Amino acid sequence: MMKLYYATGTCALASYIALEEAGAEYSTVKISFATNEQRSPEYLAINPKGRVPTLVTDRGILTETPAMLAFIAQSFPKAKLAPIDDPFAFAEVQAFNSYLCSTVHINHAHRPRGSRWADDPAALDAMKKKVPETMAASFDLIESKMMKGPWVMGDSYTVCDPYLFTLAGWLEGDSVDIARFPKIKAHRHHMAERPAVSKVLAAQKG
Ligand SMILES: N[C@@H](CCC(=O)N[C@@H](CS)C(=O)NCC(=O)O)C(=O)O
Repeated sequence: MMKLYYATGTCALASYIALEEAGAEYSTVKISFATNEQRSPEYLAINPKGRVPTLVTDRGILTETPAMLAFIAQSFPKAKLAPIDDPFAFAEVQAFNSYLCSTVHINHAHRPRGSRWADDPAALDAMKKKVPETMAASFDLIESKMMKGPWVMGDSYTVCDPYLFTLAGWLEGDSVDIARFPKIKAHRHHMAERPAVSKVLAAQKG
């Protein structure tokens, strides 16, 4: 049985939804950012990066969303959450998820977590101001070039979809109007209709 450490409103939502879609047996532990629990000695002993998500498996501990999503998809092949038997198609899934992880997430982090990169208040302010522009540019690229539609990879739902759903959920807070991206906006509606998604969103609130 796997155990997911998550915090509400974070990228951990993607793995949470993927576990649910996979039909996995798992438990969850909510980490409180309000009390900085991700920096507590107890949590750092589990994930020394001090971030969520963390997935405890019977093989060991995994971090990094793209790795966790690939692991979930490969561990539950019947759920068909990725084209695991097709090296090129699987690499396309990894390329999409890597872009979300290494570019889009980092764009966003410059608003709430600018102190990772600078201490100077003017630099922090400049980083925050740039976020609407960098997030919009990334989502323009996803909308026009990367997302096949209706799901990210076309007709098949994959682990890319909960990840896109999660990061698209940050657009409003980053002052980007999702109406600019009709495919991504429709994707959010399709996602919200999935039982796994509503179940996880309700569980996160509880
Ligand atoms: N590359 C990691 C990023 C993990 C990450 O930065 N998570 C954020 C939440 S979205 C976090 O835990 N932040 C806590 C902090 O910075 O203290 C992944 O994709 O899983």
